[in-house]
Amino acid sequence: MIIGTEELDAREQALVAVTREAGELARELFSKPIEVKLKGKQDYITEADGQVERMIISRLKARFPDDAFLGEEGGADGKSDRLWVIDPIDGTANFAHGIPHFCVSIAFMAGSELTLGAIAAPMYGELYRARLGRGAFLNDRAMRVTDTDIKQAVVELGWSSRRPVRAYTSLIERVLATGATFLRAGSGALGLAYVAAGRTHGYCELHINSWDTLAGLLMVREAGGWTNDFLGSDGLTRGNAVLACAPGLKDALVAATGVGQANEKLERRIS
Ligand code: LIP
Repeated sequence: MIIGTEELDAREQALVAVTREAGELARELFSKPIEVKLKGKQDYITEADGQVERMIISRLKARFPDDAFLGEEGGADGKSDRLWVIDPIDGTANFAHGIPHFCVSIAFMAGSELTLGAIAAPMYGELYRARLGRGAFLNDRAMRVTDTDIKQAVVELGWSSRRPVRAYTSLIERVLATGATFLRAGSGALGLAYVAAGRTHGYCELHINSWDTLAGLLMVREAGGWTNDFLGSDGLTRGNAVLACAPGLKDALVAATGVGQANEKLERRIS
């Protein structure tokens, strides 16, 4: 790892404090009337997204002025192999419609290694966190994925207008054909955290962005789950398909979703 333990300890501490504070700001803004715009088909942005992102970056920059940032709203900022990847409000469509299923998601990469992740779901009083090699926690209790038979599995299938409707409806058909059931709740970050917490058994989306996924992906891996190589083929800046699940469901869900088939590279690196 290109970063020392003490340096990572300082960033982990800052990450948890800033994520919690950002969650509180998002909760406060959720209770106020807010301006909502569309930046694409069913792709919402509110003034809260920008406000929360600016707060997060200013806090982290004050502690780590030489680090780089990649935010959903502000884009890339700075050049460094110490990179923060930020989604100020994941589940913005829910937030915009008064649905409390949204979160703040922040990940940290040291070089090409995903090393830290935190997610705050303020309306549920939940703080998720993970560190490479140190496990994943929900409100400081260790998280473990739940394995099950595919016929009893609950798989969340994320959707956005970035992929054709037909691709999504046939994904649903293929997953239902395995005997599993599906849901869509509108926040990819929380969807991945729920897999890590063992509440659901898998999360798949045909295209999603790195700021939505990185913190959750680290949590699933640290909670004993399997994920595809999301960062492969420039997933950091272009996004990618994502599949994360309990290890016993990997073969069935890789076959049904078509995500992760060319995944040998990642597995070698993990094992
Ligand atoms: C959302 C993701 C969700 C995806 C939406 C959108 P946002 O992120 O969490 O999984 O289906 O299209 O990308 O825009 O709320 O940060």
